[in-house]
Amino acid sequence: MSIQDSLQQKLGRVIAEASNEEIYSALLKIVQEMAKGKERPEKKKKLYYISAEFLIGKLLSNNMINLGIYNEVRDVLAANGKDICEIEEVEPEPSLGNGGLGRLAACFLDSISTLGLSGDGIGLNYHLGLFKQEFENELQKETPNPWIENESWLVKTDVSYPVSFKGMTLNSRMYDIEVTGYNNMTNKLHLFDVETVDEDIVENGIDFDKEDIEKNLTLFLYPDDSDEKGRLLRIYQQYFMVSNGARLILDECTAKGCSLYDLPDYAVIQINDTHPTMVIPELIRLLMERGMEMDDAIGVVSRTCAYTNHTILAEALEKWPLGYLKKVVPQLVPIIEVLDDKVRRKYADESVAVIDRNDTVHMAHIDIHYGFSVNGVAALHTEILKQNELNNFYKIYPEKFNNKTNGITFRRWLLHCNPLLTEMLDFIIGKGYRSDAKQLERLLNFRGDQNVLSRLQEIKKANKEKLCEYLMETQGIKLNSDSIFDIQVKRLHEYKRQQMNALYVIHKYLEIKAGKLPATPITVIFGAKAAPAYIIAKDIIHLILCLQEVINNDPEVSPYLKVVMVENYNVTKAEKLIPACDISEQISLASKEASGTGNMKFMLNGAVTLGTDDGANVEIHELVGDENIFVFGASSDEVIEHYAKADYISREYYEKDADIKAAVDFITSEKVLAVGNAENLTRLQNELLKKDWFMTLLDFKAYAKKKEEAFKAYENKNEWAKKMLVNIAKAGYFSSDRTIEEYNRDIWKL
Ligand code: GLS
Repeated sequence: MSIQDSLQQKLGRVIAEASNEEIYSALLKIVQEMAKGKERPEKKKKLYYISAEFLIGKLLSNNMINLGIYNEVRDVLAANGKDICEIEEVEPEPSLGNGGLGRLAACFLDSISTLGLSGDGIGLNYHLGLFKQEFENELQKETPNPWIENESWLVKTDVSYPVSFKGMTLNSRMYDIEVTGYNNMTNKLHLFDVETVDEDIVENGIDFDKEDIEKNLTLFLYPDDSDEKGRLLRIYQQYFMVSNGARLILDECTAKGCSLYDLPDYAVIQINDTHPTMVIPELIRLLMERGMEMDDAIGVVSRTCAYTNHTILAEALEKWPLGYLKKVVPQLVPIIEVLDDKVRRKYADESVAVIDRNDTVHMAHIDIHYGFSVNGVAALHTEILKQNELNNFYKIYPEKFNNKTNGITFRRWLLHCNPLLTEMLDFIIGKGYRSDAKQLERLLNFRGDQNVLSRLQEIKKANKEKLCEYLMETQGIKLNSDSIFDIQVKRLHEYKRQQMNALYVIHKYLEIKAGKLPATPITVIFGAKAAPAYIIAKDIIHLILCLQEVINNDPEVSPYLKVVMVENYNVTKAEKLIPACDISEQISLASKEASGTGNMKFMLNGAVTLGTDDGANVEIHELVGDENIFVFGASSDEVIEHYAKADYISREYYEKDADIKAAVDFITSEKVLAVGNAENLTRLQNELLKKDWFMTLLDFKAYAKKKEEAFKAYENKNEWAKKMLVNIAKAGYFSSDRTIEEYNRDIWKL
C-alpha cells in the first residue's frame, strides 16, 4: 500500500482534512508497524547497553529517515497542504537524558541497529524527565517535563519483576521503544517503570516527597541529591534499573539455552558510566540464587561486564557510603564486602580498594576490578585516565584499558537537521557517505570550486534565517542573520566555562561602548540547563540573562552585538541551532572535557571550532589542521601541573590585566545590578576572584585574542567557506558507526 493510502486508512479520511495531531498519531502507528516488521531475529550473543540516560530526541522523523520513507511522506503531506515540520512540532521530546552522555547512548543505539548488530538498551522510564527550564526574572526556574502521552513510542510489554529493597518490594513494568537502524533492522530500548508512580505528588516546581519511593521512583532523572534523602533515592533508582536489567538478561540468555556458566558467550553488558555499576553485585547475587558458587559467579560476571568512563571530575565518579547501601539494598552489601576483600588480599594499595577506610564504596573501582574492559571516550581522555586519574589501576590491568573516541549519528545530525547540506552532498559526492562516512572526504576535491563554496555559504545563511524565525516565534528575540553566529550550547558547568564566554561578551560590549566596532555584527548564543542544586551554575545563567537584557536593549551596542540564552535547550533545539552556527565554542579547561560530542555535530554542519586542546577537540585539530580551527589556552599538561602545585591564583590575573579587571568588575556594575540580583552576581564575582577552580582568568586573554582572529578570518568569505568545507569533509571519523565498529571489534565481539 502506498504511504498516501495507508495514511488515509489510518486517518479514516482525506489527509487535507485531518489535524496535525491526527496525522502525527497516524504516522506514529505506520512507523511502529514498519519497525516491528524489521525486528532482529534472536542471535546467540547480544549486547546490553545499560545507561541512566538515553537522550533520544523526537523520534518520528528520524525513524522515517531510517525506514527510507521520509521524503515520500514529506511529499504526500505537501501535496495535501500539510507541512512535515509542523507535524514534527506536535511530538513531545522525551526528556530521558541530561547531556552528552545520554545523547551518546542514543546515537549508539542508532548505529548498533544500522550496523545490524544485536544490541538493546536498558534504562528507566522517567515520567517527568530531567526538568523543563523556564526563565523568570533572569533566573532559571525548573518545572516538570512530562512527555508521555496516550499515543507514544512506548509499547507496554508483559515483562515485570518484583524488585526488593529493604522492607519493600516493588513490581516493575517494562516498556519498549523500537530503535530502527538506517536501512537495517530494529533493536529495542527497554525502559523499566513502576506502576505505582504518581505525578501528582510533585508541587511548586519540581518538589516532591523524596521518601515516598513507591510514588516517586521513576518521576525524575537525577533528582536533587544535595541531601541524604535525595542520595538514597538515586540508589533506589539505580538498583531498580540494574536489578530489572540483570533479570531480563538472565531470562533472555536462559531462553536461548545458555547454561549461566556460559553467560559471556551470550551477553555482553556495557556499563555506561558508574550509574549502573550495581549490576555487577546484583548479577553475582542472582547467579548465586540460581545455585552458582560465589567465585564462579564473580568470574562469569567479570567476563560479561565492560565499563565506559566518561569523566575525570571527582564529583561525577560516584561514591556511596556503605551505610546508604545498607539502608536500601542490604542484599548487595555482603557481596560488595567480598569484592573488596578479594581486592585487598591481592593489592596492598589503598587507592584501589572498593570500600575505603571511611566505609565509602567507590563504584568505578568495582567496574574496573570486576569488568574486562575499561574505556575512555577520546584519545586524550584515555591517556589521562591511564597516566593520571586511574594510573594505579592501569598499572594492575594495562590490558583492560582502551580508547573509543565518541561519535554521533549522521542520520540525525546531518540528514535530518540539515536537509539543504545533505542535498548538496548527495549531489556532488553521491549518497555513499550516508552509510560510509569516510566518503565525506570526497568533498575535499571541491575546495577550489567556486560554486560549491558559494552554495555552502547560501546554505549557512538559509539555516541562520530559519533559526532567526524560530527564536522570534519562541522567545520573541530578533536577530540579524547577517551577523556571525557564535554558539555555545551544552550543560552548564564551570569546567565548560560559559562564564569565560560571558566575560568576553562584556569585554566586547565595553569595546563597542568605547567606539571600537566589529567589522561584522556578532550574535552570541548560549543554551544550557544548570543542575537545580548547582548554585554557581545558576548564577552564570543569571549573568548571561542579565547581559542579554542590558546589551540587547542598548541602542548603541545592539546593532553590533547581541546575546541570546535559548530557553530549555534540548535535542530539538540543538537540531535547529547547530546547522546555523559559524563559530562553535568548545572552550573547556584542558583535561576536563572527556570528549564532547557537540563539537563533532557543529563541525559536521560546517561550523569552525574555537576551542582548547581538550577532549575530542584534539582529534578535530589533528584532522582539519591548524588553518581550519582556532585553538587557544593552557595545555592539559600545564593545567594538570597547576592543580598538582596548587599555584593558580585567579586574583593575580585580575590585578595585572586591565581588560580582565574591567570585565569582572562589570558583573556587579550599576548597569547589571539594575536588571539582576546583587546576591547572585556578587557570589559569582567572588567565585571568580577567590576560587576560579576551572581557571577562567588563566585563559581569558588567549581566548579573547583567538576569538578576534576568528572574527577577522570570517571577513574573508571565501577562505571561511573553505574552512567550512574542510570541517565537513573531515567529520567522517566522528560517525558513531565508526565508534560502534570499534566497540564491537575490541569489546563486544558480537
Ligand atoms: C560526559 C562528558 O562530560 C563529555 O565530554 C562526553 O562527550 C560525554 C559522552 O562520553 O560524557 N560525561 C558526563 O558525565 N557527562 C557527559 O556528557
